Amino acid sequence: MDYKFLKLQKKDKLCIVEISRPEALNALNTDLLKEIKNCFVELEKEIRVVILTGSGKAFVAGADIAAMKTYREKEALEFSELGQSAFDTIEKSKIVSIAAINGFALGGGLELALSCDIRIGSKNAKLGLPEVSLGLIPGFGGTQRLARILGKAIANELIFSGDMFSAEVAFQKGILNRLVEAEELIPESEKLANSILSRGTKAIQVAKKTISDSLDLSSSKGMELERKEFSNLFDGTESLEGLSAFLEKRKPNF
Ligand code: CO8
Repeated sequence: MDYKFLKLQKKDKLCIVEISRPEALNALNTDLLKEIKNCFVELEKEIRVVILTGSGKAFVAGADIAAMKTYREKEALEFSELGQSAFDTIEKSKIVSIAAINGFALGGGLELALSCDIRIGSKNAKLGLPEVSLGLIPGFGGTQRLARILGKAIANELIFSGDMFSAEVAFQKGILNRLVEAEELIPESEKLANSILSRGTKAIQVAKKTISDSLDLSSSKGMELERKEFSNLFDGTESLEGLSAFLEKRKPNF
């Protein structure tokens, strides 16, 4: 499939997806959100890890402010639904997503990164949820995901202030898993991707789903789900190879 705003670079089971809308610092309009959603649906058939990054000095500088200026309630609701649905697709995908944050990740851009499984930031990246400075609130899942990832107090502070903050601060707060020099961003992301790719395919997919599905459950229900998913893996396929390889002192052939 051809995309107008996405550049894909496939390397076996890994795909680097670069968002490229240079005239607006990769800001998210309706077409770009649809492309991101379709891209993850398509890639899920063949790809196991996606590194999502931006071209130029931005990861994504937010939702398209010029487009939003024309919206009233109906259009805003449709836009929010589309963004939430695109980012839910990423979050629920079997693909492991790594956001490689190369520059500005603001508003909807940070919300996009928050829907990814792992975030690696370049030291020159700038992040923030500046929606309140536009008289808005995050509308692509930011109020939900930020509070779940960081806790309510930090989400309150970042969303109410609307301030931009450095990658260093984002790392300290736990928004970023890793903080690297700009030139190390893609190599470090690929290193992590390759490590993930060397592990059991099904195990990673089940781990992702178990962690996500249990976040809204009580601890005891989460434990129940974990027991079920853990035991389901003893179905004589991937786990048999992994356990045998260890005992035979060889690398598993997943
Ligand atoms: N939307 C549209 N165009 C943008 C955006 C954006 N979010 N960000 C930058 N651009 C455009 C600029 O207008 C400019 O265009 P032009 O060259 O035609 O004037 C071009 O990109 C380059 O930008 P700057 O000249 O401003 O570049 P600087 O390096 O000086 O500044 C900044 C970079 C700091 C990133 C600055 O561009 C900026 O502050 N951008 C806006 C950031 C922002 O507020 N983002 C949040 C938007 S709101 C949001 O994301 C809500 C999500 C949920 C929506 C739910 C809806 C229902």
